[in-house]
Amino acid sequence: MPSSPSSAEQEGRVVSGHGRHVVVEGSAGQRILCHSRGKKSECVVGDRVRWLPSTDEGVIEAILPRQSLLYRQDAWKTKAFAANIDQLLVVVAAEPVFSESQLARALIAAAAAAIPARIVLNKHDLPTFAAAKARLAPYAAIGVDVIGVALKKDAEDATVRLAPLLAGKTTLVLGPSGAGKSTLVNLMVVDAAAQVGDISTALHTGRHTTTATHWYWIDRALHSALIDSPGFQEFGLRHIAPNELATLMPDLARYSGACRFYNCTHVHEPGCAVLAALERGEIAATRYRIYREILAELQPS
Ligand SMILES: Nc1nc2c(ncn2[C@@H]2O[C@H](COP(=O)(O)OP(=O)(O)OP(=O)(O)O)[C@@H](O)[C@H]2O)c(=O)[nH]1
Ligand SMILES: [Mg+2]
Ligand SMILES: [Zn+2]
Repeated sequence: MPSSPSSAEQEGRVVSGHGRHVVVEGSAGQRILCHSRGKKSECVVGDRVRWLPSTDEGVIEAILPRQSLLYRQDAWKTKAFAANIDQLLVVVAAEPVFSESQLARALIAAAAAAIPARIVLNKHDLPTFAAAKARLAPYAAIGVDVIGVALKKDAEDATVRLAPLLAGKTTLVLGPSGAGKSTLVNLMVVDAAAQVGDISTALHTGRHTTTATHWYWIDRALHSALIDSPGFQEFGLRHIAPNELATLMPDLARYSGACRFYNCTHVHEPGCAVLAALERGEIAATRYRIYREILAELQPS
């Protein structure tokens, strides 16, 4: 018997979960557990969807076109972080010591997805903060905003500095485990625990590690949102073409146009402007090492 399911279809936004089982926030603010029909319709947090009520749950009928998608591509799997985000905050801390390679990869993925990114350096109160800040000097030099805070120890200062950056935007918070992502979300989202409710156990700020990505509204007007995510350890960039990599690293991109060969890999070619800049100390050795490390992963062996 033909039916017209579209008449009952509603629009909503995926606020937690991924793959085939997600929580959708409907236009009235209600939260419904939804399932998608097939592999084709795998949605991620931030996705706008059309869903159809069925008893007390829902079925995802369609994912609306994405304005942005941040993801990583490891050797065997694609991992989408979130869709429709306006900006990325990479949170790292004085402790635990962060991997500069993972940080650089997150920024490269953001650049590839045309998503503006900033770095939050947390735990200003610890004596190791200065050393961590020094490691971020090459990033400040290429124009990345580095915001030093103590999300827990000086919450007021952090709030004052972060609030204007988050207003009116959807911001994904990404970074290694223990850096303070959930602390940041809890600070900026007054009723974070209530928003998670019993539908998800995403937030365990302070004591436990986050295991799921979750969308939070910062303001009652629903203009500003924060997405908390589990800490990452791996960040494959296999979706990036080898010859595109340097263009996504602003300090290398500044010189790569001046290389003698248009298809210069900046590894061994004569007349390479990137290698010359490295030699003159105008490109940080750590950044060039990271370029080589990622390039090696992208080139067929
Ligand atoms: N010293 C110090 N510790 C802090 C500060 N902010 C957060 N922490 C601590 O850092 C630890 C980790 O914080 P979380 O917010 O849970 O870290 P996370 O990035 O969400 O970690 P995952 O969920 O595992 O990815 C907690 O013990 C916090 O109390 C700070 O400003 N100073
Ligand atoms: Mg967390
Ligand atoms: Zn070159």
